[in-house]
Amino acid sequence: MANEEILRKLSEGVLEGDEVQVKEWTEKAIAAGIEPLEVINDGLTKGIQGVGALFAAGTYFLPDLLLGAKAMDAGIKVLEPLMTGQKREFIGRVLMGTVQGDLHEIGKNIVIMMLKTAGFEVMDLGIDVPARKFIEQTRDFKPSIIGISALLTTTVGRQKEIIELLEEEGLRKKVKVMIGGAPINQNWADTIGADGYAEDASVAVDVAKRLLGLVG
Ligand code: B12
Repeated sequence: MANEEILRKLSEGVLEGDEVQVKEWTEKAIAAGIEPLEVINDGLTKGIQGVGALFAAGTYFLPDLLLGAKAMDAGIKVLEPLMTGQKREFIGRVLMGTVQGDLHEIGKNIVIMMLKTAGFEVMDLGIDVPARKFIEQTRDFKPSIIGISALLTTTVGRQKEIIELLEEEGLRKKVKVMIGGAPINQNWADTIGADGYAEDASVAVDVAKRLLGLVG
């Protein structure tokens, strides 16, 4: 079967919220030699974007979003060990989390997976993380970069709040701040004084390396 067909099956599986189909087709994609990143970008993510579009159009409801997310996760679970398997020297330390009031984690988790694959040590604070928690862990974990995810227009303001709190606590100069999430753009990053923004996980790795001066 052609790779495009496999990727289409994957995206359909996520769209239909079918965990079993997604797990099976992810395994088939790997067996067919498709790169994990291609499976994510051209298969799974296309599916979940379709779910989002149907939700926005009023065709899908909250349970459909949840099913789509679970199906996507079933595919990610197959890919994760393949992507983060190799142990090596860490090239930098990143603290990641989704802001308070926001339960979206799929994108954040993909970014974490890609950062780990690139050799970063990552602490995941999870979802719905209060600004204070980012501050506490900046003190304890001593990351070089903080990554903040937000997927809702109602929660993006929390990214600004975290940066302000870092300033107040005298920590801002010690860390670089990288932000992301579907509603985020470079303009917002500039407005709130973030050091970096990335529209997807691959770019996030490039941005993280650039922030640490590892690439030009
Ligand atoms: C799955 C999903 C859910 C799931 C999340 C499950 C989970 N475990 O994560 C559930 C069901 C929980 C959910 C709930 C809700 N959701 Co929702 N959800 C989605 C959906 C369909 C997909 C999100 C996703 O995973 N995308 C795939 C990943 C790969 O993309 P991504 O998240 O953008 O991440 C990439 C980049 O943004 C970037 N990135 C992400 N984070 C970071 C961080 C850093 C540091 C960097 C550098 C980069 C980066 O890299 C990632 C990988 O490439 C989106 C639609 C969409 N198109 O985004 C709606 C969407 C985000 N949800 C929406 C809404 C409205 C809701 C609810 C309010 C619905 C409701 N009525 O209750 C609730 C809110 C719950 C809450 N408090 O958070 C709206 C938001 C509208 C808005 N403008 O704010 C959207 C856009 C749907 C829509 N079209 O209306 N949702």
